[in-house]
Amino acid sequence: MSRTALRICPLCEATCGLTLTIEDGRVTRARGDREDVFSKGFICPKGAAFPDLDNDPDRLRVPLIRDGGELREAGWREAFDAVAAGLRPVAERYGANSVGVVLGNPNVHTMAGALYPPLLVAGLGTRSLFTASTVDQMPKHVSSGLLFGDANAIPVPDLDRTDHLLLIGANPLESNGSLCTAPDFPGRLKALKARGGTLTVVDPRRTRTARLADRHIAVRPGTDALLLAAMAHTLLEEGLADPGRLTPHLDGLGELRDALRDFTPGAAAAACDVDADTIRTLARELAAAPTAAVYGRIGSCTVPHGTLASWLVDVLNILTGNLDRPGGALFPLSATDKTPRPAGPGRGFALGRWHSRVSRHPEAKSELPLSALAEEIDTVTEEGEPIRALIVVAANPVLSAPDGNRLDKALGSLDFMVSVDPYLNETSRHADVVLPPPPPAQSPHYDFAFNTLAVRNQVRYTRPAVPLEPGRMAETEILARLVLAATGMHGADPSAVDETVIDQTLGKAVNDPVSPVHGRDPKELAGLLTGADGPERRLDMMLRLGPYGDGFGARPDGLGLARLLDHPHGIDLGPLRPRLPQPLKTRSGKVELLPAPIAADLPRLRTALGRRAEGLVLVGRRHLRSNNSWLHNVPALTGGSNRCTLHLHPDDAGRLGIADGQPVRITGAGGAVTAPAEITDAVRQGVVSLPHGWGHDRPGTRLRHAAGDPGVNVNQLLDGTRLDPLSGNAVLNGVPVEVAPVAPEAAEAAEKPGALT
Ligand SMILES: Nc1nc2c(c(=O)[nH]1)N[C@H]1C(S)=C(S)[C@@H](COP(=O)(O)OP(=O)(O)OC[C@H]3O[C@@H](n4cnc5c(=O)[nH]c(N)nc54)[C@H](O)[C@@H]3O)O[C@H]1N2
Ligand SMILES: Nc1nc2c(c(=O)[nH]1)N[C@H]1C(S)=C(S)[C@@H](COP(=O)(O)OP(=O)(O)OC[C@H]3O[C@@H](n4cnc5c(=O)[nH]c(N)nc54)[C@H](O)[C@@H]3O)O[C@H]1N2
Ligand code: SF4
Ligand SMILES: [Mo]
Repeated sequence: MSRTALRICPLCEATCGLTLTIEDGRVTRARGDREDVFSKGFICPKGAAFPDLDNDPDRLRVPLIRDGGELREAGWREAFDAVAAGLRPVAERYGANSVGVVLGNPNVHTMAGALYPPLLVAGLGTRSLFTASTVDQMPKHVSSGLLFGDANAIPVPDLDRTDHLLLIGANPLESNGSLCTAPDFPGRLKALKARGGTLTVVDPRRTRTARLADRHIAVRPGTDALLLAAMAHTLLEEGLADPGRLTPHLDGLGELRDALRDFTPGAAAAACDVDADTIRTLARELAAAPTAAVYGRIGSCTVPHGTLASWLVDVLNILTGNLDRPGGALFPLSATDKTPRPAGPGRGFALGRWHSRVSRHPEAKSELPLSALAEEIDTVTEEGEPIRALIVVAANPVLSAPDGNRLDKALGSLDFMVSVDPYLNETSRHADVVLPPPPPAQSPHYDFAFNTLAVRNQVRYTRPAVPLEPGRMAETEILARLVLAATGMHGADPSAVDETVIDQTLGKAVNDPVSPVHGRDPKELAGLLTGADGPERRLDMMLRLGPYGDGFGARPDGLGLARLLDHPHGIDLGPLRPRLPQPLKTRSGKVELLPAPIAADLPRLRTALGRRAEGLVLVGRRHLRSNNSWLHNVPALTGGSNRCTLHLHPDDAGRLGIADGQPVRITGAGGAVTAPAEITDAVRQGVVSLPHGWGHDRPGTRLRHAAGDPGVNVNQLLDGTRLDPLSGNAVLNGVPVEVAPVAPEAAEAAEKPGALT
């Protein structure tokens, strides 16, 4: 029997609505949901491959536990017994920080990942928290924290209304967008051009996005902060800075002008490889456009001056009056955001409240750099205990973080490790217990994170498209049980975790004068919650307390879970609206244009002015049919142009004597890898590009298709020491490397990654 069911796609930040065809309990087809209020039928090849991913025979079905050195299948009870027995003695004997937590990217794509990890970290009381954010967008959180007082207040370019988009280090035609949730990002860019708007792309590669642009600036990698500083300098010196209605909400405009004095276009040109006149033109165009938005992503974050570049993106939006106005960059207001408080001074954002044990990296947003995970495990100091036990949820840092070989070894030395992961891969192969979540069709979906980054306010929820197979456990329940096992409450009813959160949240809300439920009885409110299980009750609570919520009856036409379930294709909540000064939580209650940590980091940028890197530098790339390290096991998404090759410019290839397709050895500070050369002028001279997420040839994994074309781990070229100092973010782009041709026979014998230790 065949039927259809709706499911929001969890495979990238675009959050497209899918219509799944289900035959005999299996997903057999995925199409775009034309009635979806936000994605309106858009789908990409990854979404179309949802059935293959859901049905991948290599997905783990039952927990694995290590027994005599080998992983064997086990029941859920036995698995959680092993988790409690593995974690608690470590925490009790060596202290909370000896238990580390690693949270990977898919946590922002699952309901479980939004609802339980904060409880896990708080319950453990550990400061050893590492997430994908520090190989990604932590610089943006830090710049937002410093500018606006809230690390999660990230302005989003108003794609559908802007007249001018300056896109820096992002390739949404392949990535489908990031920190800017916009289903059919490509279509929205084409619409921008069709309505007479302009698109400028700054990228060392002539990407598909760059080819669509009116202007492509092939910047030298790692120098965007200089380029943006010189643009801001131009605006300030040429009298083009006009923050308009933002002016009363700004603090430090005069200081900003002084701080940027040295960053003239002439001084920045050589380092960026963009001539001074072009830099001035970019600034003037931005100022002249009726509305404009500057937007920076991976290429502007994962670089040595990532926080400064992220800050300057918003500085340019502010100086041109484009922050917080339609057509510019605005703060979304999502349905599960907290009730907006009246504007006024807040608590501000603190950085470096504690430091990592070995290299003394400052925390950011309560996280330590993922680059430092290996040393926090394998290095003994007098400062305290190393990490001896690790909880890894939806992360594959052996491939996604710098120096995978070192981390691989470090993971092998742990007293205990548990992975919540559907695959036995390069990271989870080290676990003593693997807890596999069900495939996505069997899981509910709500975008807690991406709705706060969406180009339109909207809300959608999809229940599991097919029921849990016998023997499966929902990931929400897995994580609730993990919280209990890790915090000494092993065996308690997992719904107690949700009920505790509900009691605490409602208890606070009724005492909050701003809340729509102020003064009411929390027990009565809890009794009003609907939902089939704990996670749904929590969603209902958040919606009802949120900015569009029914306030538990205070606003009868407001939102709640029941209303959302009545609208399976979602509810549109309208375009983004100006919100300042309400979102500001700085101590001054204003946008702090030149925060002290930024001012203190500017001298480092100044020293970069005169520099021109010698030799080749490496950048990454994403392929439309990829997703970081974990889609290479799906045949429909591999092959063709989705290959782990080194892109290099014809001139560089000629100089180095490299022929197309020839194996080349790439050497960086952390090691060397060998990959076939792909000669293309899509990458600028002096720059080579290798994608990340490859290197599927370690023993003890169960990724049969991926192992057939393993590729190499680009992050082995890094040694983990290159960080953006303010955010602790890894430098993944603009990394110096050496490239040399390899004779084909020698490539065969090239180093194999370390065996399982
Ligand atoms: N050189 C270089 N390195 C990079 C990047 C780069 O551009 N260049 N990009 C960085 C970025 S932006 C990111 S976000 C990181 C990503 O790096 P990670 O956070 O390590 O994420 P993934 O590589 O996507 O691996 C996700 C893991 O989650 C598992 N998984 C998939 N679905 C689920 C699920 O529903 N539940 C659970 N529990 N697990 C699931 C997968 O099997 C896999 O093990 O990589 C970073 N690394
Ligand atoms: N198909 C696909 N989609 C994905 C992912 C995926 O792996 N595959 N991953 C998802 C994740 S986790 C994320 S975070 C997003 C990322 O989304 P995007 O930020 O759009 O990611 P990329 O496609 O890596 O684009 C980064 C661009 O920056 C360029 N670049 C490198 N160094 C520099 C530099 O110094 N300056 C400038 N200006 N540009 C530079 C690169 O050439 C590249 O084109 O994509 C998400 N979507
Ligand atoms: S664009 Fe992203 S969310 Fe949309 S179908 Fe493709 S992978 Fe899924
Ligand atoms: Mo990411």
